[in-house]
Amino acid sequence: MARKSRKLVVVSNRGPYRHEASRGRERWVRAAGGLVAALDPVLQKRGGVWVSAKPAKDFDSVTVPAPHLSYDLAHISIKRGDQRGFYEGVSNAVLWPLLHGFEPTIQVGDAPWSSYVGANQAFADTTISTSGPSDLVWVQDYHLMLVPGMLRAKRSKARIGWFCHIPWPPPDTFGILPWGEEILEGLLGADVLGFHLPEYAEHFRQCVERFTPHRVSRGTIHYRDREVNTIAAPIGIPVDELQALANDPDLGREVDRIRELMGNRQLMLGVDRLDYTKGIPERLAAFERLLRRDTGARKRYALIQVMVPSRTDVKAYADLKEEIDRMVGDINGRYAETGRVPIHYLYRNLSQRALFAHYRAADVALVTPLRDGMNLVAHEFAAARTDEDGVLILSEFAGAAKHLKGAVLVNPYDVDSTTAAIYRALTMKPSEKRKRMRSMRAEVMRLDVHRWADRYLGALEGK
Ligand code: GDG
Repeated sequence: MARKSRKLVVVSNRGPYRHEASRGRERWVRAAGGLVAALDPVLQKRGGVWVSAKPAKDFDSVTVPAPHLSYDLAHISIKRGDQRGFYEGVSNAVLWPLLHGFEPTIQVGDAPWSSYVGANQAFADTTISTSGPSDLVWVQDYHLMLVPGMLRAKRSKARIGWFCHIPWPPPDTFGILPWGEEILEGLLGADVLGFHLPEYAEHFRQCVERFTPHRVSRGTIHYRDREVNTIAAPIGIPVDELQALANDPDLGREVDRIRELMGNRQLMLGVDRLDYTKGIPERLAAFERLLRRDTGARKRYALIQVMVPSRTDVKAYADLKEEIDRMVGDINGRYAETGRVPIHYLYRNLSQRALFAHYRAADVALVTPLRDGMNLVAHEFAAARTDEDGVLILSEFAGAAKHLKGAVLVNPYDVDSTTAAIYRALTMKPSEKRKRMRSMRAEVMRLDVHRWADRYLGALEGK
């Protein structure tokens, strides 16, 4: 007889949905980032509970029809005095740039570490009160790195996991952090620590060896009387759901409309949260170079850049927004003609349907982050292309580059070679495009998010 699986408790800073009701009107909003895109389908399928902070009224979300939720939502409250310090001061101003290796952007100076500790404690307390000792607790990402240790202090026998959605840097970079050892000790409260790539897991183990007294052998850390396993589990997308969307005949009409509106030029597409890790200015520079070098280019090519507002209260993000606005204005001012603008810049969220219509309308997708844990936009582009057309230009510094071998790989810092790659993609033979797209689609299907979750949870349950 099959063993009944244990209840799954997912813990993350942001929850999947926010419900708003005012003057008799209801609105459901779904968070736009990669973590929610990955975990919502997993919980929908398996059931359980999702513990998260009270959803803030931020921009980084999309209005959706009322979801049929097959799992519970539980919200924690962080002390008002801790919220800003935890989210902006430490998580986004220190840990995000640190783990991505953006050393000069790290604002360690007066970072309010005690707020991070306080907020993590609030998550741990609510998780304890909403779960039982035999549940599987799966903590997510860099906001909550002390939670596994805090849970372990109360539940010595529990099965606790943590997954890192972003890269993990080598010890020299991690060593910048004044609270590095505390963070490593916090994470070692877990039984299984998951990373997208073997190299991120390897960096983590090197940090444990350098900054803690615990012994590491192969993938295992010997932590007092327990063993902590580190595994590489590359994330994916909900393939069936997104294939159904891509195959919807109505989508075709929307695709034709986009192409027509763009004057039937060859289309390039960028889709990113506004973030300095995503390499948006470098990409715009490469597109500008294409327009500058080839006088006919402005008649033939156009770029649609969708940029989802994100972390607008952090200075580095506000500065980047200004830089991108200025670049788009400069390029359009220089190369536009009446009725024909080279860059269509959408600073907002699209519905998932509209997003997929854009993926289908594009000749080339530009996914050129300077550093990215995985990057699900790359997976989604391939999933959308049931027509086996379209070329993916992909940064070699995205985790996805280790898997999607059919992409044209670029070093996004090297603007000239990115321009050359764009040109190559725009002029690629249909047979080569098809061959590359087929290989990427096969890999995207293989990396299905449910398989990712099964593999991770299997390791956590000790199967
Ligand atoms: C982190 C890591 C890792 C974007 N614009 C719209 C929209 N999106 C959706 C995409 C995609 C998601 O947001 C973005 O996911 P990414 O993976 O590309 O990037 P991050 O948000 O930085 O995610 C990343 C991920 O976690 C998972 O582990 O892959 O490396 O940084 O699903 O579709 N969705 C809608 N409208 C938009 O305008 N509906």
